[in-house]
Amino acid sequence: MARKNPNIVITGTPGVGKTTHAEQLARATGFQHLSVNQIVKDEGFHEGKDEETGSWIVDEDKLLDHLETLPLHTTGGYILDWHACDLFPERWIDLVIVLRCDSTTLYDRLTARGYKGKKLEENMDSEIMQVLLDEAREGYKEDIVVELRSDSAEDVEGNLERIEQWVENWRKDREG
Ligand code: DAT
Repeated sequence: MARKNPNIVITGTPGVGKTTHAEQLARATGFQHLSVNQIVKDEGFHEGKDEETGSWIVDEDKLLDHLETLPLHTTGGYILDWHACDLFPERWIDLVIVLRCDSTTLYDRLTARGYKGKKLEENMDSEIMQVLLDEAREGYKEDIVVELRSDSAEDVEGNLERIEQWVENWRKDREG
């Protein structure tokens, strides 16, 4: 069945602005915001926390089984917000936004959130080495992966305008 609305992944290193973008985009489009980390926590799709980094050890099979029960691939209109993207089957996804952030800015955001030691270091390295961008490029067709900056509030505003325009075009293309 053809989807009426597109599904959009918003990914990037923790702190780049995924939640900020996903919440505002959900409000503007009426799409459903899926905070995957929240689902993992709420539904217990994990095997506890990694002792060193404090990150959830995700049970990907359970998570994927749960996502498959949602009308994601039939009706569409979901915004998937997660610091990984290689789990979502390509056939579900129409657009992958990879948010990027300046290192100094990200450092401030992560320390404000209480990240320190190995967790802070690993996430800073991940952003500098563009790990999520590479993951997105490896997992999806080149033309659906879009890298956007998220340093300032103006960036958020501009990005949202761009994504909303993209959604409108996506719909128009399918009407014709
Ligand atoms: P994520 O969901 O990627 O972990 P977030 O949306 O929770 O990130 O943002 C982390 C913090 O940084 C939060 O206090 C909001 C702020 N922030 C995010 N993107 C921003 C931007 N482009 N300009 C200014 N502040 C931003």
